[in-house]
Amino acid sequence: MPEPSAKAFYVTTPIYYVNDAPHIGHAYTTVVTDFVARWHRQRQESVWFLTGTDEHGEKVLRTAEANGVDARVWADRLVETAWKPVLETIDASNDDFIRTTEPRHVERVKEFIQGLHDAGEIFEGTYEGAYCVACEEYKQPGDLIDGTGEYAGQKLCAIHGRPVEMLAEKNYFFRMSAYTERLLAFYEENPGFIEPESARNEVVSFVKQGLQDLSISRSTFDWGVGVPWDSSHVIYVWVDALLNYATAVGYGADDDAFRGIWPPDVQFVGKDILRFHAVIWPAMLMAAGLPLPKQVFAHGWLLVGGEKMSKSKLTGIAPSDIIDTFGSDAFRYYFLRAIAFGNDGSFSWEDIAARYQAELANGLGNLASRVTAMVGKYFDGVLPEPGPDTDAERRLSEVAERAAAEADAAVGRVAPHEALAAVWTLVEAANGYITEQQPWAVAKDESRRDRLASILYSSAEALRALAVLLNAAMPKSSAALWASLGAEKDLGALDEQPVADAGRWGQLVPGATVTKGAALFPRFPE
Ligand code: ME8
Repeated sequence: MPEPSAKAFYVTTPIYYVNDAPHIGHAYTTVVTDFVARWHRQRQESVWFLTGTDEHGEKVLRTAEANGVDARVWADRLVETAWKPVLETIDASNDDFIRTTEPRHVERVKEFIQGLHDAGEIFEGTYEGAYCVACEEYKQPGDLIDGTGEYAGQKLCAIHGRPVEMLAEKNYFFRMSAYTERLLAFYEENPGFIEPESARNEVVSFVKQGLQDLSISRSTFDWGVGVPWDSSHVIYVWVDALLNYATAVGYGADDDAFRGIWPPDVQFVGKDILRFHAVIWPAMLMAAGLPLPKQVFAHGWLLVGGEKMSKSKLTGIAPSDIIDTFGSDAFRYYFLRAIAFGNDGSFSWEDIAARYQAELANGLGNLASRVTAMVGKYFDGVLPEPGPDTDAERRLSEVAERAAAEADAAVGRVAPHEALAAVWTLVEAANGYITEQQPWAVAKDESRRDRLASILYSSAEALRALAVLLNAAMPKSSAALWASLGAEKDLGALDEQPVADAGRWGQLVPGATVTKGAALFPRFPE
């Protein structure tokens, strides 16, 4: 964990339900979070990146039962065979992985709830109303739609299109209604707390209607964290789950570690779970007297055929389906670049194939292979000493400097698509520079060796800046590029290269060994 003195940049994904294996919607959130975490590390900040799994509750319990196994056995199986492996598949650099069934979580959740109880924040009552097991959410009448066809006469969850269940249970409640005004004041004072703006507006108008008290326990099943003062109840799965962000970083167990990380800087969530994170979660933290997260960022849905992709609708695609063909870097690049972060986005095989071919194979990949090949051919693989710069080199270096600054600003706005678009101005400028300067023609004239050296040195400099700026999005190809430039010997490890310095021209040291490695993005046959 980071030194207690320097508060880490703390970034989280939701913790995913283990009722099923991950699809690209889940991977999307994790890739974006990973990109932001890696970028901040390259800003030389200390970073803490947390992800994990949400294992209690009725939804997971029912899935386990349907598969004829104990819920714990089921959760272990899914975590080990599906959720942890997918992090490797997509190259996630998480610092920790929390499971809500771990004692480090369960014990602290009990203490947290006991604390609220002792503080008079919890009372006993009866919940009567609708519940959607797929959302694990108590529904208000306004959240429901009328069923048709096989569901005629029933009320359906508007998100899942499946019937809700009517509950009538004695429950414990959290006095959330008492937090309506405090939350509204908090949103007002912290306009960046909920992003994007449309998400903030939605939450503010929801809270303005006045909050209801929240039922925080269930008594009809026992797959959950026991309520400390009443063993016939388990804690509502969302209250249990939200606390992972605190328990995983030492809340109640290691005060120094906790202070060094808390509060979260950015919490990424899909828009389906925004209210839990932007309403219930801050109200719980206020009740416990803990500092609130700085930002909750809601992104859109991946759509397939115009609908939210989901396993239950058979539109779920496993990350490996795509990665087996295109590789993990292209997978990451595609989702970061093709979807305006915050909006819904449609996945299509045609789209990823087209971007792969145009931007990765013909754009970046071709640039890397022709520059390294020419250093091999004309200078025996030794990076030459450049001659005097001309306007063309100055222009290229300015593009690099601007790309680095714009990409960094875009990451600050959590706009990965804009960050990559900014970096791509350099890919295009470098390809354009080579086409214009025609090193292959210059090479025919022995008296222009100096000029040839300048062109290839500058092209290699563009590749150096690209390796640094693309490392967060495409770590494997960037590492390969760094290795082919022989940069590590003089400049150190790629991960240590500050993004702020990426655009500073002239860092590669002449004499470095340049090699043409395997194609970064092999072209598919047309
Ligand atoms: O909600 N498009 O877990 P979950 C984009 N356990 N993102 C998607 C997506 C799609 N089609 N489908 C899923 C839960 N996601 C709770 C969270 S947090 C304390 C508890 C992503 O397994 C998106 O980030 O249903 C969404 O919020 C998350 O997966 C929900 O995963």
